[in-house]
Amino acid sequence: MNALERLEKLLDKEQFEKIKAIDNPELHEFLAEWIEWLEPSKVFVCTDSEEDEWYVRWKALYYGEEKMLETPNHTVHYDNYYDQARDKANTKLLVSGGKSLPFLNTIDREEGLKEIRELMKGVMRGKELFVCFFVLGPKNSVFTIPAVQLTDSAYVAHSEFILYRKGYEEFKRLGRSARFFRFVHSAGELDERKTSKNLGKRRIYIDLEGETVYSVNTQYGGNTIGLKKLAFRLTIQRAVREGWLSEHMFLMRVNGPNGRKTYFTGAYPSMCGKTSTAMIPWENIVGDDLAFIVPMNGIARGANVEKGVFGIIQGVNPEDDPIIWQVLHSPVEIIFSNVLVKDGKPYWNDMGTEIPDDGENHSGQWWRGKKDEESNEIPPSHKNARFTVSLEHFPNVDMDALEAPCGVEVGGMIFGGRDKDTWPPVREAFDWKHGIVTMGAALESETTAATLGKEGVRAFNPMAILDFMSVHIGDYLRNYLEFEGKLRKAPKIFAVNYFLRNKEGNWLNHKIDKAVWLKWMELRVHGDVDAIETPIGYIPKYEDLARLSREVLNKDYTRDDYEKQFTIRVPELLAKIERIEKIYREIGNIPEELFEVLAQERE
Ligand code: SPV
Ligand code: MN
Repeated sequence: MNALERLEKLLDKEQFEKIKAIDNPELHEFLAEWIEWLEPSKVFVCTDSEEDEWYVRWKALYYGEEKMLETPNHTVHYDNYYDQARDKANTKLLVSGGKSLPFLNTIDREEGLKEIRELMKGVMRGKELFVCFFVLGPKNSVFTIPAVQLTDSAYVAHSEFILYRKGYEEFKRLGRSARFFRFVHSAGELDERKTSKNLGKRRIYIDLEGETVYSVNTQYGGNTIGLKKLAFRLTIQRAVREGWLSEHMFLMRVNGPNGRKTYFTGAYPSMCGKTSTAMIPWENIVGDDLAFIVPMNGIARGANVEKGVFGIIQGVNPEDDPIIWQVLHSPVEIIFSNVLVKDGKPYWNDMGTEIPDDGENHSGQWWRGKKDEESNEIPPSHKNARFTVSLEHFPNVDMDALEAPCGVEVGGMIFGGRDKDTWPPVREAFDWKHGIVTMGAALESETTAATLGKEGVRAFNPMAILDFMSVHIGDYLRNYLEFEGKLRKAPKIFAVNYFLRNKEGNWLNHKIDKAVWLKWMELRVHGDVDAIETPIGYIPKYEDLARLSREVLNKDYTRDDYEKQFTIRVPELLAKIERIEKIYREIGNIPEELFEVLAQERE
């Protein structure tokens, strides 16, 4: 029997017709094989229709993976208490021929496929399988990558409808020419709270060769939403092969003088200010997490891979994040995850308003003072609790840029980490190579609650992408360094650090000061202000920041603050160069230019 005939047996007529309408035997084969293997008791195929999307939303409620909140279109979803962040230990790249990659876990491809297949055999018995089609990047553009998602989690499918552009019609249009990604996910057995139960058998296996990702016994978005960080490992591989960039970056418009629009990308590790930067109210967001950057006619053009935000909710308050606050309080479609809910209202840590003393949260029934197994007090919401919402609902979204088939010209690229004592708040690289090496490749950041494990440890995190580095980092950096050669005009490179502290451990700046530094970067892209040349790049002059601070924040900025923030911390910087050089020496296969640039900086 060919695949279509097998599918005809497996699906009811209506669902089968939807699949048959896509002329792609490879897709049919993949679906037939996995539906037979997973043994769902029911299969639903999502087209791009409103009706199918409603079906998925409704099923998330019906199966109890989401609950309605008081505000219309708001729901809450809980993951297992121990399943609320990316699981690096159980995320593995499948590699052939004994190949290994620095930093990421790998497993022999055959062995990994065997293991994951065994874990997934019949895993959907008694469950409904959703077959969903989406695309990465704007539709029908050079950025577009089609993807098919199989999941038994209506929550995962629902999240994807919020976060990605629909792809069923795109699959039909592309037919046999679609080079598509595949994602197979099962939440596995669920407990009474409808959260994944068998966390000991949680696995996220990334098959680079087959451009397929398998994920089982987990629900947390970073482990399950195929098109997000799972696809990211696949797009990095494609980008390095094909000579473009697939990055862990926001994309935003910074508004310069006289209506000038300048687009920036920014790479920051999770929980280091990426989303909040992209959402500065008087600037315009295009994307907050993933960007593709492609050379077109000598210009670096960027696009958002997604169309929604899976953002961290902790600390979102009306003063610091007015836009997000406003969106979270409007009746648009939102999934809150791992927050506290009392009387149908969601609450989260540091929201700046009063939080009830009990309710349901990421730990089940919660009351103030409740402790976990390690005797730690459980906060109202998980530190990595999130909201999922489409960008179209943001009052400051740049919709034209979001859907532009050729993307937007990238004027500047920013790298930033969580660093208490080394980098100044903002600086500009001397040139592309200097920036890529000393800002991107040398990025370090303290670990956060976005991944399982200890927080606050300084960790090497080049381009904020280390968790996803599915190719050898030497090849990745070579691609970056060569990228400049494809451009007539390279974007300017900047580095930021929002997290400087003094000896007493107090922050050296306010959260919103980043808005001033952004304006300075915008001016620098166009050569509108001078800067001070230092051994580590150009830093702002006090006068410019003081003026911008008054203009942007209506705030005085003292010379004393400036000096504290912009002191060039020589011993710390030298120690950093040494750390970075050592890491790259040990890895091997690193472009020699990297060591040359580091050596120059040390001089
Ligand atoms: C991140 O952790 O970088 C995120 C959320 O953007 S996740 O989907 O978990 O990757
Ligand atoms: Mn991210």
